Amino acid sequence: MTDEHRLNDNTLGTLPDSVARPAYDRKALATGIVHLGIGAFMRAHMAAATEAAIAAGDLRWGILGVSLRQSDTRDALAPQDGLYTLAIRDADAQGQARQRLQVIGAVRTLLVAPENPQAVLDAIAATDTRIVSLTVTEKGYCHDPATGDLRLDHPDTVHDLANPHAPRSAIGMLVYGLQRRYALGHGALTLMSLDNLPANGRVLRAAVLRFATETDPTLADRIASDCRFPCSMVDRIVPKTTDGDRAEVSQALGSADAWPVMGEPFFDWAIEDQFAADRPDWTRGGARFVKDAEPFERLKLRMVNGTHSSLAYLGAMAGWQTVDQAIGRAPLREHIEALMRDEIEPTLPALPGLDLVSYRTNLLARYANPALAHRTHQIAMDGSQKLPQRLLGTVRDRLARQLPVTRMALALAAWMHYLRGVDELGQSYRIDDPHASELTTLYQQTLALGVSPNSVQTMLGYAPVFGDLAGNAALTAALVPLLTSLQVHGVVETLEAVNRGAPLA
Ligand code: CS2
Repeated sequence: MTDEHRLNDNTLGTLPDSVARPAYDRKALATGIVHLGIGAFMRAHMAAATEAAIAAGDLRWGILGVSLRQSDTRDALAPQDGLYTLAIRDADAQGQARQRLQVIGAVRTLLVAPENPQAVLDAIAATDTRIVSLTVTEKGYCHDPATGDLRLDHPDTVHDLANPHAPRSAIGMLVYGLQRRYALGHGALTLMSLDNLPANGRVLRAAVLRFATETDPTLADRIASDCRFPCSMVDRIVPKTTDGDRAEVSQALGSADAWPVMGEPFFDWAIEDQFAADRPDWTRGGARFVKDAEPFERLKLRMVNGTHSSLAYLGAMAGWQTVDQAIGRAPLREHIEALMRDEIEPTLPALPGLDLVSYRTNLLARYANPALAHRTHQIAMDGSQKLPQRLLGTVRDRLARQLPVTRMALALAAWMHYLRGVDELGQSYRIDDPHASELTTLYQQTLALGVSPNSVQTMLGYAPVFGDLAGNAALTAALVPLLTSLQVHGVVETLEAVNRGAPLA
């Protein structure tokens, strides 16, 4: 398609009537939010809720999106005046895939941090900016996942402490941006993490203050007293956009959209109502403001992300490429349901009004959504960063109460098994994880020595992931037969044996 047929401000009026689009004056939009890490998730989640708040008449909340590494999002969206399509996908009563399209107008400007780090600091310092939000993934906090502390020896932290004018980590950008903001006499900010970390606001606060203390202790004191770091639970399944999605959405629009985002209809966002200045009314888009996000985060990280990762490692090893394909296999479905009901739910705090049985049923239906094609390998990435909050908290709680951990341990065993880099159909894949080389070496040693309490304890001794679980006898005893069974009999037979409660050979 030529540029006249590219989605942008000028072609908005030519879209089919069925496509929702901004009805407000985009030129009148101020930039109230700077977002670091403008990936698909944020564009299908926070930007959609912000769009609803803007559409309700509050034009203060346009978004400036920053890519921390690559220029691809900016390259796709700048020629589109920041516009992109959100395609909400599911199946109708007959099981036919369908989608609802909405063009989102909230993102006005895009920056690529490595091209112009100063522009990012200026945006954080700008007077209209009141909120800086982040989706930088777990590893973007440069922290130790087991302890939660900022790693001063992390290469990005080391770099940023030495390069105040050209930081490359989100934490460095925030601290130097705030330094500039205070120098200009502009007021405090709300810094809002939207990543899948427990107490994400507190993790962010601790990392920012640690970094600021290294830079200038008075700055750290000022940030601690002025800025707010609300915790939040975010939930929407957003698979990576494929070329097929681009073509399909562009066809439906009659205009080319170089980077639409796909999402499920489900949306949840529980955010603590603690803001340094004002904030959009995100309830217009389905968010809820809460006093304490912790019980919501725990529920979501353990039930959704914990089972998602379990399903992803088991499914990927069995050669099941997508989540709906995997959950469609009876032994896996039975296992995931029992994992929630028997091992995860008993560790959750009570939440007024929450019906766990419908939460579980609804989650299984979300996984079965045939229109998303969410890849198991996508979820499997960055396991070292994800396991602690998704699985190990539940494991710790159960071990402390001397409860069995068989189904939880199966997820850990499947993750280890995944480190072998080839699935049961003989397909090899790349292990995408910042700790990939140490972890695959450790796992190769286990394979060479044979699975035994000793070799499993060597894996559990990997402190950045397992922390104080190193040497845990009960966990080792649960892992040894599961890992052996996965290696010898494969995923399906192991699942069937666990489901029957049969001893594993
Ligand atoms: C997934 C999450 O990719 C992953 O690791 O588990 O992105 C998940 O889809 C979302 O957290 C759902 O809210």
